[in-house]
Amino acid sequence: MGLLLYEEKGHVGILTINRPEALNALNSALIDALSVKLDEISATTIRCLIVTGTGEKSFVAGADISEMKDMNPEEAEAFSAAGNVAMEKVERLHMPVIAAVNGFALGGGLELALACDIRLCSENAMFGLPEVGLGIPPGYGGVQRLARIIGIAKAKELAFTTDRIKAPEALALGLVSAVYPLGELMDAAMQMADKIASNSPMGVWAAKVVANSSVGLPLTKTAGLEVPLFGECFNTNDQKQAMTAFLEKRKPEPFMGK
Ligand code: DAK
Repeated sequence: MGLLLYEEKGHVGILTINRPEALNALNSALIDALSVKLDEISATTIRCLIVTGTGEKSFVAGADISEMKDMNPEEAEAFSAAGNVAMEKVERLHMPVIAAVNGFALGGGLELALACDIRLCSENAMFGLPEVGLGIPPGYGGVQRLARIIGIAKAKELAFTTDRIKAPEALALGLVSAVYPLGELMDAAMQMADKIASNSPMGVWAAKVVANSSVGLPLTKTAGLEVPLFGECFNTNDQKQAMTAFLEKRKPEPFMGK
């Protein structure tokens, strides 16, 4: 079995980090494989991607500590650069990405979940940034992305203390959108993914681009970001037939992404 598993169900892709012997910790082979796989996924026509981890205990327990331990500064930089590239690829995929967090999401694992668009988790999920307890800072954009989602004070607190939070607190903080019993998590993620996939791909893509390009910037800088994307949608049959269907008081035809 490879370090990554991938399957497609209808318009939805499911990418599983598969290194259960190390609680799916990210070593450089896994990060390289992830980067290649994300390029392949970006060339597909799937409309939503779910990212999860193998097993019932861990989403991703962070970057691989046994591999990092003896790295020299140059190797550490290369490891960190490769990881950052992979996280950015996740964030920039043209389709929404749902993290189905099925256990530990620590360090680089939390950072991977944060690079996804939406997070759902199981009741046994646990989130944290243990890096400063290992002599390093969170490095895959974790503090920056976490601060944008839960606020800078709480993000700093979690990064500085290394405290772990459980699913209910993650829900209260808005870090995850919903919590499910472990056995129901993938069905719930699939249900949400199918719902997203049933909408117009161009509309969903445009909404993702606007959200990602505007976050953290003042409205004075981003007002009107939607204008060209909005215009582009009017080149699609999806827009024409969906608006016609509304006016004819019927359901739209399935969206074709054209
Ligand atoms: N790395 C390597 N192996 C890991 C691992 C990890 N992060 N997490 C778990 N494992 C391995 C354990 O060593 C153990 O292996 P064996 O002993 O069986 O060979 C196996 O997985 C099962 O783990 P445990 O026996 O420890 O299982 P427990 O249920 O007792 O504990 C745990 C689960 C998740 C609480 C515990 O394993 C744990 O604390 N793991 C480490 C979590 C952690 O500290 N993660 C953060 C890693 S640091 C940067 C970029 C990225 C990063 C930093 C900078 N730059 C760009 C600057 C990211 C850093 C990190 O993610």
